[in-house]
Amino acid sequence: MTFEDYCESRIAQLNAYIDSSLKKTSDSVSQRFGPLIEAMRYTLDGGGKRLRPLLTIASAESLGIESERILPAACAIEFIHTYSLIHDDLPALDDDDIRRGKPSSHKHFGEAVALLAGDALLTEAFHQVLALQEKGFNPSQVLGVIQLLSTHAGVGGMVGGQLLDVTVNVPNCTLPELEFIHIHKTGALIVASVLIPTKLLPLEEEKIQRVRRYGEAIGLAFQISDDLLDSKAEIRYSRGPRKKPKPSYLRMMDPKEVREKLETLTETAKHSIQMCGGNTGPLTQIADYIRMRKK
Ligand code: GRG
Repeated sequence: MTFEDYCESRIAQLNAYIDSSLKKTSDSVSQRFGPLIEAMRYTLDGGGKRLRPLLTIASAESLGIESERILPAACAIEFIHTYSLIHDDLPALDDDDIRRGKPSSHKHFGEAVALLAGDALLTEAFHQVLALQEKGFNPSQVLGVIQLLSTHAGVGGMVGGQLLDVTVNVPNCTLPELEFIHIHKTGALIVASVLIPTKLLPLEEEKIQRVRRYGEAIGLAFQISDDLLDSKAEIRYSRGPRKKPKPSYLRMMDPKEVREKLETLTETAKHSIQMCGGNTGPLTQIADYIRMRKK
């Protein structure tokens, strides 16, 4: 199977699972809550790359867990990511009008519904993690996933990173400070995506650390490739209340150095994951995809 076929088949599995989960939620609550589910679906269906759930599925398969059994966790990570995008687009934060190629949630539904759609996605993510029990995982394994996700998405992870991103004094921001922000804001959820399966089976600590190192390297690489994708990154301004340039690698390093850093991180990630054994092909190819991505 080519890498493209692999991604297509796993994303199709995930999308079918998300669709049926939203229908199940819709059937289990009052029809009056329909507008909330519509708003959740609007951004979920908006053409995201599904990178994080793909990482969860590929990591699971490399450790011997079938893709079908990990879908609730893959869905949970996409829910958390999508909530963060909806909230990030709000006027109080980045004030972005477009997300995933269409009007952002608050532009389409208004700020109140967008805020609540994000809240609902975050909360329903934990409902999804509970559904891992229907796939044969036991409560203590499920608790491990809850602990991982809440740590990486919360104060010491993505939300904390977002706080620093919106409050940083960009002209005085140093490279270590920038990296600290990215490791938390963007990297933490990517690390969680690959680590979820390690909570669902007994594994040696050394193997877990290799998976973690892979996640940390591609997490940072993803943010660097995001900066590189925008050739005008050094003059990217937040429209939100801070109305100031966004912190970016291209403000602090020359483009050649930035590309070299991206290469090094990709090699570190590939080396770490290949040391794990098992079918690490898709994870290796995802690292290369991040290095070369065009969107
Ligand atoms: C609001 C709590 C809170 C957190 C927001 C991740 C984030 C934190 C904000 C997004 C801002 C941003 C554009 C960061 C750059 C890297 C990034 C996360 C890009 C979006 O992820 P993709 O490219 O998006 O994977 P798709 O739509 O493909 O899923």
